[in-house]
Amino acid sequence: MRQRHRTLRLLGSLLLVAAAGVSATGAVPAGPGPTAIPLDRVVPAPASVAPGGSPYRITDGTRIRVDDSREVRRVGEYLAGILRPSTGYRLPVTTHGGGIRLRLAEGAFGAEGYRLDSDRRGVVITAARPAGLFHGVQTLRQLLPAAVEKDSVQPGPWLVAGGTIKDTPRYGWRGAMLDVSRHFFSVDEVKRYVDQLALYKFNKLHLHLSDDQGWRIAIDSWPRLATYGGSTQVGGGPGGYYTKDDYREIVRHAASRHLEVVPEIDIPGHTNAALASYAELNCDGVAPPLYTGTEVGFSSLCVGKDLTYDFVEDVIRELAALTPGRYLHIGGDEAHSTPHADYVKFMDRVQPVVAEYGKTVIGWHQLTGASPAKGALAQYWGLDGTSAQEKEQVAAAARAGTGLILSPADRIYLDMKYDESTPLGLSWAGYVEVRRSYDWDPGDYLAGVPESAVRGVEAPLWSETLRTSEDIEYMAFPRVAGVAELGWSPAVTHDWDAYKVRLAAQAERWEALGISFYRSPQVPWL
Ligand code: TNX
Repeated sequence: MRQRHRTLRLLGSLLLVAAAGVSATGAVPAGPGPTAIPLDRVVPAPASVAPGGSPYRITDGTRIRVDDSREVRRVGEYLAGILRPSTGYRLPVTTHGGGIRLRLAEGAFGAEGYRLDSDRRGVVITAARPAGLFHGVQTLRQLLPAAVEKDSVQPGPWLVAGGTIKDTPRYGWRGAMLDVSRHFFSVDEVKRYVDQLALYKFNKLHLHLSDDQGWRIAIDSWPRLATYGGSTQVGGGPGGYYTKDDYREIVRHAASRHLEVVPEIDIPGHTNAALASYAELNCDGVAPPLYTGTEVGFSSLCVGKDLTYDFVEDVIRELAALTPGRYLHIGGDEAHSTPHADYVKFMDRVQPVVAEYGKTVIGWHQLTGASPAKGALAQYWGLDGTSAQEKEQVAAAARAGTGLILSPADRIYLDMKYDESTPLGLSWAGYVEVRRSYDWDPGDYLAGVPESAVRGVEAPLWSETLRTSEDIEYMAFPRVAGVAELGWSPAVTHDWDAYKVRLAAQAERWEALGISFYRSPQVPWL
């Protein structure tokens, strides 16, 4: 079955190449000439691809036609923003004329799906929602030569292969997490990562906003959290924090790329920065010093103090007010210095507060050792070696209705080293080469979990060893593209040998975008 799928796709590609070479658009030179990128080169693999017909050529006369709707126009402007610098064309975004058309219509596209039709006359992307148009635009981007990503005028030609793509995601949760606590990342650095995630159709940006080493979000009712608790980071550097306006800017930018921001305040453990900022939060009333190391599991909020819950409520209230998204992540991992009974008590008291402020609880999977609230999601970060008992605890919660986000550490922790020579990252979950991070199925990953409980996948990037955008990119690329594919593409398209070829073709695009990446020996780079 898989073999047949591949053969058909190969045949399609050959036909396409032939079609592009002899196409009668006039503008395309005859003979061997330029060829269009095959429709099936896209990452993540689309649900269905039917190549055929002549390619469309973007020219100086091309318009980007949009519906008369603010949101559709915004997607059109975003596309124009990508195409104008490299093509040098005007590409007006208008409600008439043609060339590239973005339109909303009823149809079986789902909330994020789209259909892309391309022929000699133009490219039409159709979707039920603006998010679908946006994802369709990402597909269109990948069908154009990598040089389209550059910010100076390039020669072209700008051909889009003929045919039809019908596409809709496998999972509604396709997340990436960035730890801005261990090392702080500026608003611009976060926005840069968001732009990279958008290219692969991610739809959630989870920000790990607090940990032992730093509190990164301004909370008006507890100002020292940020001004003092955010004043350092791993290794003792200056740290930093987001003002509320900074944070709103991240949320706004992510929304413009159709990513929902999921804020995390990690409690009751991982709280040294908060405990250092306010002595009264400590059971003994004594503030510990700020922490710049990389140990985990030594701090805990004081579960027996009422003030702890005033604090937690204030933080949740202010964070919820900054969050248009549905979710609020309360961490809950590695609370090794919180006795289990206290942990359960704490979670029982805190989860309703999240609901009170209109948000849905997410916790790391240790939350399943307490009583997850109705509708809560648990984020699984175990590994092959996690005990059967712990896996069963998660599976039982899933059977009882807790949704799961899968982030297996020995698969998609992007901070794990690729191999023993990787200069950055950690290796507590082992080395994770590109194939290992791609080659698993979220649908049957955890035994005893009903498929409907799996909401999707998320790739965490912990930053104990990462300081710059270049560091982020080196650890994320190429693995993050595989996570995107696990979250988006139908299981039937999953095939390492085909994937690695599509992945290799992305490198040119990363180079054009200035993205640093790891040249894994497992991938046949061109
Ligand atoms: C485990 S994963 C942690 C983090 C570390 C990470 C490093 C999780 C919920 N906790 O505190 O940063 O490992 O890989």
